[in-house]
Amino acid sequence: EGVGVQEYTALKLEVKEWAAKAQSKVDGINGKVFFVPATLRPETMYGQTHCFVGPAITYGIYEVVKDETYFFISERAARNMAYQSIFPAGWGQYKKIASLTGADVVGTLVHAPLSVFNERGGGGIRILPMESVKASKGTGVVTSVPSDSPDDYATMMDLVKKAEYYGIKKEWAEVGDLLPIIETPSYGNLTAKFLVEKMKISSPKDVKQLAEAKDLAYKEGFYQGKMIYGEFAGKSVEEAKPLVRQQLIDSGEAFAYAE
Ligand code: A2H
Repeated sequence: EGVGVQEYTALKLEVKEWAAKAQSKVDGINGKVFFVPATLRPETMYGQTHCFVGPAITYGIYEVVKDETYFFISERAARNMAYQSIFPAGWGQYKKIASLTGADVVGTLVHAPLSVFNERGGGGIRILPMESVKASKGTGVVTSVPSDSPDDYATMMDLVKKAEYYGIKKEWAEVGDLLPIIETPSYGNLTAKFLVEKMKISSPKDVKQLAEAKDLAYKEGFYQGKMIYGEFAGKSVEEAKPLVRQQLIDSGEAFAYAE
């Protein structure tokens, strides 16, 4: 953050079924709509269990190709993408066709590229609320990998525990056993779960400890981690990261996004 450019992988999660609250706002859209989270950990995408939005954030649905492809992202991300040749409309041009809040889309079912949890969730994973999503970063959409991201793990546990408070179905948050993707010498093969439990982090509001856990998880995963799942099993995380990223880009399921 601050100086320098962050190179994200922007992933395309196709909408399979809209939440009831979103339905009236998306009526009349022909073509595919994708939720587009920005991630720094493409090598973990096998373990996506949910996709998070900020419930109070306003998002738009932006036209990529008329009657074919649309992106659900923040206005800020749409503006940035318009200067990265991501929308074909022309330099700096983008078109919003609908406006929704994060709360409107909670419960929507999306298909997440590479994730083993699509099968477990009846063809997709759920859009759920995360209070700590920043409108000012990435696309405002965050894909959740609770095996390797302490923030994602703590949020998921809180959603399960307080499903009623969050106005969600408990079974949307509960996914059963997590998928071990990366083995590390210090934290085992479910790094985020290990750190959250070891540091006794009990809620997504433990921001200071979560920041520390995130730092430890990221460093250990990147420098010491070895892939134990997927096509690149056996390779180091450092080697596998660009390979998974390129595979997702080549298959049309992701693209490069910088800010
Ligand atoms: B990462 P940086 Cl497995 N608000 O993806 C809050 N968090 C956001 C966000 C936003 N608007 N946009 C992206 N992010 C998250 C995977 C992951 C991530 C794992 C482990 C660590 C990790 C699955 N979630 O990030 O501030 C996204 O979560 C820890 C660095 O630009 C994205 O990558 O450095 C990361 O934060 C981008 O954070």
